[in-house]
Amino acid sequence: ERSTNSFSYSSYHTLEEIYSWIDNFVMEHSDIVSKIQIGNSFENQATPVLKFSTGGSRHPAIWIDTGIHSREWITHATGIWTANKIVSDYGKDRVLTDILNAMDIFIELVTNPDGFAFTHSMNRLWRKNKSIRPGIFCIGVDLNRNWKSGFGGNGSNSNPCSETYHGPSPQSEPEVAAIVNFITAHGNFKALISIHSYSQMLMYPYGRSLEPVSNQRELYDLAKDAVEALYKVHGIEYIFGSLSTTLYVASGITVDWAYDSGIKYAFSFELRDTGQYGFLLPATQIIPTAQETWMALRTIMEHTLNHPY
Ligand code: PAY
Ligand code: ZN
Repeated sequence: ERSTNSFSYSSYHTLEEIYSWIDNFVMEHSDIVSKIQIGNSFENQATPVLKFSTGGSRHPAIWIDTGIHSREWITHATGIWTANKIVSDYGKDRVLTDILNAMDIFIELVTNPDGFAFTHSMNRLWRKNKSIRPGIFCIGVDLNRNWKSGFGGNGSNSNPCSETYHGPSPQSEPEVAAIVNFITAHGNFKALISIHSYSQMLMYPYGRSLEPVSNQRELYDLAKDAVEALYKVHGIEYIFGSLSTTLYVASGITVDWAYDSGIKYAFSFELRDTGQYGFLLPATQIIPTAQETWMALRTIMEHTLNHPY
C-alpha cells in the first residue's frame, strides 16, 4: 500500500501492515510527524517511534506505548487511531493544539514486535517477547517485569517458563533497554502512558508495593477526571487507583520505572473489555475503544501541560 487512505482503522493488522502504515503516515504528515528508530528487538526487528512535534528543541515530552504485551491487539489498534487523531485534530481542537504547540508526543506502536508477529503466525495469546538464552528451554521475558524499579520483586517470576518471567537482569531485553536509553537521553519527559488490555482500568504507581506515591492525591484526582471523560463517550466504566491496589502487586513494571525516574505523570491503561472477549476483542470495538481512550489521554496530557515541573 502506498497511502494511508486505504488503511482500515477498524481492523486488526499484521506487523508488516502497521510498519508500512507508519511509513506512509510519516510521509503524508512530515510537517508534524517523524519516525525515530530507537533500537531493535531480540529478533532484530526495528522498533520505530512516532514523534509528533511542532518544532522547538527538546520540548517537554509525553511518551505513549502500546503493545508491550503482544496479545493485547486492541492497544496497537488504539495507538494507530490515536496517531491519526492527533494529525486530524491539530489546529482544530484547541486543547490538543495547545498541547502540541508546547510539548512533543512520542508513540511506540509495536513495543514487542517479535511477540506480535508470533501472535499472527503461531500463538494468538503470546504475551512475552521471544528472547532465547543458552541453557534455558522456555522462550521469552515479560517486558512488563523487566524494568529496574523493583526488579525481581513480588508479582514477578524467576522461572523462565512463567508468563511473568522478569528476565535475567533489569533491562536485559533490548525492547526495554531501547526505551530506557531513549527516555533517559532525552531527559525531558513529563508524562508516560503505557497501554495494555484488558480490564477497563486506569492506574498509576506503584505496582511493586502498596506504598502510596508522593503525589498520590493528584494522580487519583487526575485519573478520576480522565475516567469521567472516557465514560462520557460511550458509557464505558473504568476503575482507577494505584496499580497494586486496583489490580495486583507487580514488580519491574514500566510505570514504576517512569515514576522513579522522575516522570510524575505515569499511567497505565487496561483497555476494553472486562473479560467477555478479553484479548480477542472484536474489531467492531476498535473505534469506540479508541474514541473513549482518546478523551482520557487528552485529559492527562492537558493536566501535564498545565502543571509544568
Ligand atoms: O497495566 O501495567 C499494567 C498492569 C499489569 C499488567 C501485567 O500483569 O503486566 C496487567 C495485565 C496486562 O495487561 O498485562 C492484565 C491482563 C488482563 C493480563 O495479562 O493478565
Ligand atoms: Zn499487558
